[in-house]
Amino acid sequence: RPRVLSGIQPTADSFHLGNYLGAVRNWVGLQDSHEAFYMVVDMHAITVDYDPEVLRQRIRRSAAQLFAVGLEPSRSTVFVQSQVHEHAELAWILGALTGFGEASRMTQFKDKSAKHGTQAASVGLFTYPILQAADILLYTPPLGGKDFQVPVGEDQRQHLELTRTLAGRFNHRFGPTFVEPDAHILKSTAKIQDLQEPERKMSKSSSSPQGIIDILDEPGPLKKKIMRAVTDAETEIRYDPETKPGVSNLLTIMSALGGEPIEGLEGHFAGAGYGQLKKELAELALETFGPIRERTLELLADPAELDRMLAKGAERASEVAAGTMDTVRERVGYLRRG
Ligand code: AQP
Repeated sequence: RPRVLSGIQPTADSFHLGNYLGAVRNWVGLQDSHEAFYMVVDMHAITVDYDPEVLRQRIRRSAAQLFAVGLEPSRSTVFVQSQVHEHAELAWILGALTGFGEASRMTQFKDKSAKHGTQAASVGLFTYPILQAADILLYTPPLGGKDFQVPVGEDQRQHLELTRTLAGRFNHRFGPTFVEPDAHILKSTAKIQDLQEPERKMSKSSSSPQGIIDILDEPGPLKKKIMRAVTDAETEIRYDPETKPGVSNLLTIMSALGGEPIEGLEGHFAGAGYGQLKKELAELALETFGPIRERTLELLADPAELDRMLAKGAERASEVAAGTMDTVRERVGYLRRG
């Protein structure tokens, strides 16, 4: 089976709708057709200010949500990045192959460091895409044309390009080792927008609480956020992201959650007001996220069992990662411990 791999940061108490539709939901669908590796990338989460106890809780919460949306330990390897130490080791080697200028071109670093200025940003935030390349390439399938997919949202496209570049550079310099991964970006849900500022992406770090739908939101607040989503001065329910970003975002979300194509929704809502669209969307969101929320809370009620599930995932991931690193150490010229 071809391999698939992706990760999510434990930087919030809940995944948001963008994480869910743009990434995590697609992971579930790929776990049978692919040999799947999905991780909670806690090493990335420490590149910005954080509290250690909150981080530990969020790692468990993230893992619980991954299991609750439908990833199953028997079908996917679900694990925590820091429990597999090869990630840090390969990142160092890839860092030695990355140009400073090349790393400086990453737009996510520019965006994320803009708030406090690049001088205040950590070096870890700067080298984040290199660690991400290591996260992916450790799980390279054996060479020989096997398909290697990384399902992510649009914001990760540039990082995936860097990963491909580094894989190619390593192969060229040290001999064929890595399969270059393909970004698997589903166009329709690649960029879910903020409910209050629909020209910007929904984001953990920059959206206001009213702009972001968390999949673990309680029913009351969830409904309220949707009912208060920004629309426009017209009344027509029509998909036109340029002039009607708010309404178009709601249609995108509704289509993705319910499976009805956007044209079908435009027909369904012909003559109806924005209130009707929001009401039906809120119902659909409650139906979708209610069971996920319940399952997440059940899993969190038994942290020891959750930790055991993650330990099994880390064990399986470590086997693959250790195999890759044996080859890599040999190729780069390290001396084997006698
Ligand atoms: N708005 C979005 N629409 C579609 N996909 C999205 N993703 C994030 N936002 C959207 C995808 O979710 C996956 C996991 O994200 P992450 O937590 O690893 O990283 P992120 O991109 O940092 O998430 P946020 O919410 O955007 O956090 P901030 O604002 O802190 O950066 C990724 O596949 C991502 O593409």
